[in-house]
Amino acid sequence: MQKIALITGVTGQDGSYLAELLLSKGYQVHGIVRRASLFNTDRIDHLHVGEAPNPSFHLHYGDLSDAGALRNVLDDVQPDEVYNLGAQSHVRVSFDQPEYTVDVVGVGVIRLLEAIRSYMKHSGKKIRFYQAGSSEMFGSAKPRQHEGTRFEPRSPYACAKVYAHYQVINHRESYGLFACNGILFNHESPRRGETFVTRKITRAATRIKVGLQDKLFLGNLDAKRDWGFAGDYVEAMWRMLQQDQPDDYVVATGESISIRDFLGLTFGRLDLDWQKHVEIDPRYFRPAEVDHLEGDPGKSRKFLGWEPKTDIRTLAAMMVDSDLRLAQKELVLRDAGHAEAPRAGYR
Ligand code: NDP
Ligand code: GDR
Repeated sequence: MQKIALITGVTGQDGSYLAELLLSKGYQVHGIVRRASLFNTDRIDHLHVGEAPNPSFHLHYGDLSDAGALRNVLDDVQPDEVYNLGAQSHVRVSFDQPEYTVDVVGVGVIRLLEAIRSYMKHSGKKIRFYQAGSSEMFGSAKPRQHEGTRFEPRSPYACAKVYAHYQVINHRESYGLFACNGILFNHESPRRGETFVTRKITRAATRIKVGLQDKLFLGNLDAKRDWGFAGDYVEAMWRMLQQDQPDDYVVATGESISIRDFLGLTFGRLDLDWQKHVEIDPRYFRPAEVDHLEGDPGKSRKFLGWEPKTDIRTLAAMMVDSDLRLAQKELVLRDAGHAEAPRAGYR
């Protein structure tokens, strides 16, 4: 029997890699897309449009703020596995939009869990559930953080993820739902949103290299993060739902570097000196900062047999090389007299 998966946040970085992974394993994959005034499916268009759309890939309109729509999609899709990746996922933005962030990231999870509970009760079918938890939940807790480390969240986003984490455990313990929290440390890729710091840096460095811009404005360069490759991390999500028992797992590389070091790696690959191009803009500082996240992936390694395959140097090179191709295309367009694509992400 072909397994059926439902992914919220399918249009995001992780959603696109997870959809590809599940399709490669023979799943029928359904994704929830929210309505937008512009196209928001760039990362998954290769799966559902063009000459050879994948017949096992389907999209549905829905939103984590709309309980009725979630319940209806469950009825239509009848999934075996649900992966909840949808979120207002930008930490800095969560300070500007705290109530909205908590509604989608926190309350959205209880809407989805209750929709699943109602669906299982009426259909008699069992669903396995994955929740995209975050290392941000650890906040100011000292590294290396592991599954037993106390949460000390430092943003509305992180507080909402902590709330969601415990709602998932509560559904597991109260109703016997097969539900797992993945506590994932930062993971990046050429598909990373352009307002997150790694991609912001690789986009700017490569555009500086080809002469399309000269300056890059950043906030705190001293924060340290444990950065892995998103393509590796979606494999861990899937493995969690294939175990005999549901549990919670940290997914990380176990190594961390600062933003400053990441600048050195990326600009260095392009033979550029980042100090000549980077300026500090206090707009990018956060009301409360998370200084140092470095995860202990021991439990994932032991019980999921999961290992990160991509180290930070390889990841930085992958992102720089991909963005250099993009910058070169933009240069050709500009030289051909076409307007230069605007590169002014607000955050
Ligand atoms: P992205 O920001 O790239 O994608 C977020 C996805 O959520 C998008 O598809 C977005 O849709 C969708 N979304 C936003 N608001 C809603 C809503 N109200 N209802 C339904 N869907 C919504 O995030 P990532 O792919 O990087 O992350 C995936 C998940 O993992 C998120 O929950 C994030 O918080 C969490 N996480 C991410 C980590 C990382 O380092 N990447 C680390 C730890 C956790 P649209 O495309 O229309 O904006
Ligand atoms: P993070 O990622 O907050 O860890 O959340 P982000 O890339 O936004 O910030 C990482 C660190 O870089 C510092 N920084 C800047 N950040 C941004 N975005 N823009 C800047 O100009 C800038 N300058 C310095 C930040 O202060 C911070 O210390 C990501 C998201 O994917 C979350 O959804 C996820 O849960 C966590 O990773 C784990």
